[in-house]
Amino acid sequence: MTAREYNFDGLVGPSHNYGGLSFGNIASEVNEGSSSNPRQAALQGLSKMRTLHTLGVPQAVFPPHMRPELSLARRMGFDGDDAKVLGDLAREFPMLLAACYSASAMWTANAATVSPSADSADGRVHFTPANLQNKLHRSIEHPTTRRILQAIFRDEDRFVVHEALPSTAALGDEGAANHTRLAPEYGARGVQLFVYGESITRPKDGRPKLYPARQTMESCMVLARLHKLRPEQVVLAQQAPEVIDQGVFHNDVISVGNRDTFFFHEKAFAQGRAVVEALAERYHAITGEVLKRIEVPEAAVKVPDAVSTYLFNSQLVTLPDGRTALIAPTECEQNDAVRSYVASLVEGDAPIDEVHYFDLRQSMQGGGGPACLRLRVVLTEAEAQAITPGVRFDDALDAKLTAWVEKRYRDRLSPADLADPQLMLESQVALDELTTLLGLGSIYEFQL
Ligand code: SUG
Repeated sequence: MTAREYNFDGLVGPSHNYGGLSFGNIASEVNEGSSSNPRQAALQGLSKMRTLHTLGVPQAVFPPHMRPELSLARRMGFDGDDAKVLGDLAREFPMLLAACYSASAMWTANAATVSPSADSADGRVHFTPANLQNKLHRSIEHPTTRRILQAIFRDEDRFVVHEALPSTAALGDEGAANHTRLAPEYGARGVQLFVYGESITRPKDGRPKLYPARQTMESCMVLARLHKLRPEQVVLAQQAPEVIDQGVFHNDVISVGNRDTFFFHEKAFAQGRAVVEALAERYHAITGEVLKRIEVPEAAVKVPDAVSTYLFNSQLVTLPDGRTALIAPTECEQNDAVRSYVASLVEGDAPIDEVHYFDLRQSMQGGGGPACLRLRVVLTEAEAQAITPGVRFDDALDAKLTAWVEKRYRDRLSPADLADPQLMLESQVALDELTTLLGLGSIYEFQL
């Protein structure tokens, strides 16, 4: 069956800001309280979508969540009208105000784990919104994420949108950022790699000392079962605790795969090379083909450089002529070691044929690179026909979204602005218009 991979990119919302909310994510910590530019952030994201669309890679849009999510504060005893809640939060609990206003839903690699129909025993595409329970500001995302997924993937004969796993540390789930699917063709049976930071039932396997491990082995096992994957198509691997402690808070900060190619850092996994060997064996057993591996040695790119440049948070995409492109952040181009390493891959016989660098600075400052900004969904032609059409990215939608961002988004936001009730109203007006632009119906809960 022929199938293609769609990138659903998170559209940056009108109150994009830097709350310093993600302990363990170095960019988030460093940029706490800096001013942001929501308009530029959204336009940078649209520019990446436009280029991928122009390159012939299927592209779609995932809408932002409404912020602030004041129900979070109301559950903690902040009452009165919205303006009073905002004022009280700013005075008494600025961190909770920032959590209510978090921009983090833009990183749609954490929206859900997705398994294509070719791998699932019931022949449907499975989605499980990630519970993101490790961070307060992200734990509020999954109900809206689920509504959005249901609005896009409505056809229950083809798609199933599960509930998020129970929000508890034992089942910490961060979505597609810790999940890689490998297959010779998108529509063929493949192998799904699930990566976790710690196991609750096997604590002796080790865990990071400084930063949290956000995903557990147990959640990976549950996801594989929920998605009706055949056990022989599933590989579980532990990320090295040492790299989590160096700022690798998701596996897509230290590895990325596409189709028959796996690009990873030598320090990525707790069991080292044995993990990738086991993955390649399984890949061969399922597909009859050889997994192409690009192992990046520490001598070429040090882990801190991988973290600061987000080399592995690049997208690996297949172009219409079958060639592979690396979609990398400009931070990689600005780092001598990383730039020359990438050039050696493209010029040599590695299975990466070209590189495109993107300025995504507004997103990078919150710790999200090109790959964080997109949720990959493999769809057959019939499945692609069944999605809500308004989210497909084309020249007409591009023009509408660009004009909408230019009209509705501020170009500067500082932490003090979050207490301004006007910002909330502006955001509601903007998102109300967006649901019409995307033809999604009522995905938000506010009333204008
Ligand atoms: O969960 N940052 C996100 C970044 C997510 C990146 N995604 C992937 N690697 N796929 C996080 O740490 C920062 C929010 C703030 O500080 O305002 C934040 O949530």
